[in-house]
Amino acid sequence: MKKKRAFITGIAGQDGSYLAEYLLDLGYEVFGTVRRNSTPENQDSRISHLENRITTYYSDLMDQSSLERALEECQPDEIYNIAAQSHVRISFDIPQYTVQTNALGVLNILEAYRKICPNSKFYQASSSEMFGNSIDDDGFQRETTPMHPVSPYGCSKLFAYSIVKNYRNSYNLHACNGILFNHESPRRGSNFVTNKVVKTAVQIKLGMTDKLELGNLDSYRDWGHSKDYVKAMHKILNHTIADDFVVSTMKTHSVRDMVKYVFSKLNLDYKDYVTQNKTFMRPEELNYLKGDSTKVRNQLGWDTEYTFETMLDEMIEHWLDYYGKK
Ligand code: NAP
Ligand code: F7E
Repeated sequence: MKKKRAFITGIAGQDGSYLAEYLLDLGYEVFGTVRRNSTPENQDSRISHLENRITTYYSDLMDQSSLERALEECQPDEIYNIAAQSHVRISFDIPQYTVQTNALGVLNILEAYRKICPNSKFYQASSSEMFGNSIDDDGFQRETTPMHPVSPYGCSKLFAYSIVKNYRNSYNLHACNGILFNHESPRRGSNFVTNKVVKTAVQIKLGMTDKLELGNLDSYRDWGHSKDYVKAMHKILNHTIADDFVVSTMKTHSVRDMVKYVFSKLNLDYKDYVTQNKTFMRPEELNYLKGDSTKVRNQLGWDTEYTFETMLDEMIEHWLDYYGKK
């Protein structure tokens, strides 16, 4: 039987790499896009172990011709648009680049999809950052919660989310959104708060540094594990009806609680090492996220394997192992 083909933009990122592994295990042929980099070794650290099992194309969401060429050659059954400028604070530094990639880039790939392979299915990596500080009375955000983003990143993702729905309705395409809350792993970029905290706490434990500078410790996030969340992407895209789903753990923790947990696992008191630095604050902050993922759990049978604690434990083990080997 012919294998199903999946096409993943941003395959070398955190989610792209776990999704590629998951789909290969399910028997898919996996294709993906990487950007040109002057030092190729910088780019494939998350996918080098898959080198002989996946096919990659050089592409950029802002280069329509590269998307059309790749889709023409690949003729995928499933398209996962995972690529993005994904850092919220940095989106204030590079707002135009962020919007070009995350908003117009999505329009580019939707156009390529509509022209070249309209019978395939399309998944868009939407984000809880679209909600901004909007919260339902019971303290959750869900599919029906009004969206009021508070960052260039959130605004760009809200355009992408909306245009995916618009293309679904206008052109009868199987295009869907996963509204994913924060998800982490040892493969998370080390300038996102969880991996920054874990990496630096391990360095402190090993005597390599003696301080950790952070921004706002009082915001709350609903943190899950990327490995669990890529399974939701596959379920959402393969649902018989193209629809939009929140994916979350339904629990929330403050940044301070996360820092406390990581330091205490290493028998350290965070108060001895952590200071605040304005550089890491945002001009406007999203204060509180807690997602209600009842819909994806009930309709698609999705659930998590990791907890907040086992996810952080795995990240701590990763960095201890990394510096141990060095
Ligand atoms: P990530 O690790 O930053 O991966 C993003 C990937 O996109 C990278 O491979 C990056 O390439 C690529 N990329 C960036 N700009 C591009 C462009 N102009 N054209 C083509 N590729 C480009 O992010 P992630 O954590 O895996 O997140 C995956 C997706 O989910 C993103 O769309 C993100 O916005 C969204 N999301 C993430 C979370 C989360 O908590 N992780 C939550 C909700 C939504 P380089 O490696 O060359 O930079
Ligand atoms: O910040 C606070 C910061 O950068 C989390 C992306 O995957 O999830 C992610 O966006 C919180 C914020 O993630 C530092 O102010 C304190 O309140 O890890 P983060 P994020 O902004 O929530 C959403 C759902 C996405 O879609 C995004 O792609 O931590 N914080 N001190 C800090 N954050 C960082 N990065 N660095 C600090 O030093």
